[in-house]
Amino acid sequence: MGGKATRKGIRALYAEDPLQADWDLFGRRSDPLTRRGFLGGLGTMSALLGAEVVFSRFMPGGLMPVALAETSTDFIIPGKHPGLVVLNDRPVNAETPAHLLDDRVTSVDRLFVRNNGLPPVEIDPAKWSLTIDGEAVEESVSFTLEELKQRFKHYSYQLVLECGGNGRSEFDPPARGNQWTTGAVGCPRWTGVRLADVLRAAGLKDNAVYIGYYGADTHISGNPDKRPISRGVPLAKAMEDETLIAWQINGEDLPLMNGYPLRLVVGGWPASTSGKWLQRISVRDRIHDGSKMGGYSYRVPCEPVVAGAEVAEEDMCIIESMPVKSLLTYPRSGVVQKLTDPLVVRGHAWAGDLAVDKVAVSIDFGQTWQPARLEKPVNRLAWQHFNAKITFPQTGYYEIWARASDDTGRAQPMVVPGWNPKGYLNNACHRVAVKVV
Ligand SMILES: Nc1nc2c(c(=O)[nH]1)N[C@H]1C(S)=C(S)[C@@H](COP(=O)(O)O)O[C@H]1N2
Ligand SMILES: [Mo]
Repeated sequence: MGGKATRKGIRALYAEDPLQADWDLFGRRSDPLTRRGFLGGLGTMSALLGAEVVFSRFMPGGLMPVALAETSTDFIIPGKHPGLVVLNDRPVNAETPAHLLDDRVTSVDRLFVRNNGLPPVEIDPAKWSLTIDGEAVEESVSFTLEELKQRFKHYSYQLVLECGGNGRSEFDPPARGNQWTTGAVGCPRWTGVRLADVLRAAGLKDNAVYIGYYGADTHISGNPDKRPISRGVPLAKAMEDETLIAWQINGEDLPLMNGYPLRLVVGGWPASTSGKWLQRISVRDRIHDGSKMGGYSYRVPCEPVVAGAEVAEEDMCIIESMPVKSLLTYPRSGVVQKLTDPLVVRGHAWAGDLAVDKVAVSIDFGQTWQPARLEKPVNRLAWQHFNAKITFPQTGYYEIWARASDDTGRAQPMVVPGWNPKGYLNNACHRVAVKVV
């Protein structure tokens, strides 16, 4: 199966090329997944199995629990599609192959997982609460999950969630971190309350400029004083109608790995701003200074730099709205197509805070472009479906390329754009291989 081959391919890369390896938060190489060994901690293992490992004290180090090992794919996250490609098991990171993102609304089991630390293990939703505090609120307030649901109006929006590092694997020189290809993106329908309504209930002071979130996950080092991540957005983005505190995806509870029981969803911005396992939001009188707000995390050089350049921290700027991008979700790369049959290709396009204005496809390496039919988004910040009917002039190997433009006229680059130290914001055109016979 293609999925399995990909998985093996990734493993082989990890084994042979240290630059392709994943790295932990301290910049140390962490070992990849192997069939033999489960390298995550007990907490991760239990979370994945959905149950405590009763005799864990007798488990040989590095043993893969048979529930996880006894599958045709090497590693499956419970509740997730077996086709997801696991890039790292500690912390858990898994991406979705493009052809599995074909649906207009991404299903729960196909939504990627990106963890910076270890998810909380025991969650009692009856005891969960959300606190709003910070220098710039009138008064700190806490709401239980139930109060939040009772007190504020519910809204549902389809919102794009895309990791800032999606596409990182293509940067050269390589950037450390999860080697995402194209699959750290999805667009499910989220349900929750507006962050703006909750912040207004707490009362905003005049000095409010930014919000920062705090989640219940813990640092991979086990150090309780360290947070895996605590990011945020400027107040204006926080107050947008579509910025939600959500408890549902497509009408179901959030899966544990995607932030159960409560998370932020900030559509169009790097998904690192969409805090999972949400317990606290601070309204700040300055740019939030939580974990992964500074240094090289989720920041890119303010001015373009040559590939491989050393960039001083003070020359790095926080990523805000994500750039225009598209993904071909049908056909799956590598298909064989009959010359006599027209091929209807399709996919989705999105553009951060903006709308997508047009999508074009090419079968001749960008020499000529054919406009695709592009749908309007179901709501602001949702991705937009496109399709195009293609006929091939003769048998042979083709690449279908898709290129989207946003409503300010900016288009996706053909090649990997602006190199940056951590490999963010690769919005190069997606390519799919077709053999016509
Ligand atoms: N509490 C918490 N929130 C978090 C993270 C995390 O590790 N911990 N990861 C962030 C990053 S970098 C991304 S890309 C998204 C991924 O969301 P998902 O795992 O639901 O796809 O969650 C964001 N929110
Ligand atoms: Mo991310």
